[in-house]
Amino acid sequence: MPRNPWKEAMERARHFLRSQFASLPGRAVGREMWEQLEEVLVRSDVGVAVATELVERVRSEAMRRGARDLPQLLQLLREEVAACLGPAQQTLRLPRDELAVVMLVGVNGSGKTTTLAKLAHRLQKQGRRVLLAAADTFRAAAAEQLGVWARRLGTEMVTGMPGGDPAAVAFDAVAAARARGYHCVLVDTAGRLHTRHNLMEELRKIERVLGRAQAGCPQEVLLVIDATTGQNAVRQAVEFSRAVRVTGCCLAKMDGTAKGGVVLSVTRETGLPVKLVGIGQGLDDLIDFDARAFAEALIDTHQP
Ligand SMILES: Nc1nc2c(ncn2[C@@H]2O[C@H](COP(=O)(O)OP(=O)(O)OP(=O)(O)O)[C@@H](O)[C@H]2O)c(=O)[nH]1
Ligand SMILES: [Mg+2]
Repeated sequence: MPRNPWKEAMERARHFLRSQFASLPGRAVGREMWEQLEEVLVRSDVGVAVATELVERVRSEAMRRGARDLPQLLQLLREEVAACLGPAQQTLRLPRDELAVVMLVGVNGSGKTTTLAKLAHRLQKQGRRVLLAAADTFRAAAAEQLGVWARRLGTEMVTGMPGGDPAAVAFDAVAAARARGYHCVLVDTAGRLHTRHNLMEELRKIERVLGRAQAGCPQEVLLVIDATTGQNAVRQAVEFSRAVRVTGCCLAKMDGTAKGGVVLSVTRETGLPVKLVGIGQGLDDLIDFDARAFAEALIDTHQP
């Protein structure tokens, strides 16, 4: 059977929800059932507002279609989750006729550098020449880590002095890419708490300087969110979007989370699209977001 990356990656989240569904009153579709379903969704990090909305939709569809038992309700829930996430399903838009620049931002340890390497690998497979920019000058080990990826990917990296200005590294990388005929620059940034004002200002500066290096850059600013984070992910998305023009999210570590609901809260509460999903530590473990595949992998419709 061909490998279904969604089914594999969402195994933990699916099992968590399945065990939660087992506590629902199996055949008695009624008020108690709806309340409990809402609680289950909230426990899965869906967020109260979105959970209420989802249950309301499932409920009216259930009435309309005369759904009677739990498997039928779960099928409706699947459909509603997919519909709810439909608008959030978008892909990266990188130009082919000019230098494409992607900047990766996010809190400490969310998966930025790993996602950058995976993205570089994907772009290389499309025949693009990709230059890496180590604009994480905060930790000496950060450039080393990116350097290891650059060697594995067989490409170059532009770096600066430890503690140097990350915006200068970003600027140099764009200049180097143009001079050396690269198609893309991927800019790695230091992890930062979204609550630290000066660090968020630094990010804003990197973005501004990239625009000065070449008009219209960066075309994509990806917010990398650790899918195991829970409700704090929404706060992060809001704060990073205030500082820079976030064009979409990458939900990293989807394979590690038992609570897939975070996707719904982030997209519904911030309006940000999900452009990529990380499903492991390997170079090929990066997939495009697919609302339907996600819903099907998350919700097991069999009687728990
Ligand atoms: N299972 C799994 N692990 C991941 C995924 N993405 C990243 N990781 C792991 O998460 C850890 C942190 O990843 P990094 O890429 O270093 O995170 P970062 O955001 O660059 O971290 P800082 O630069 O310190 O802020 C590493 O151990 C990665 O291997 C993923 O999709 N799945
Ligand atoms: Mg990093």
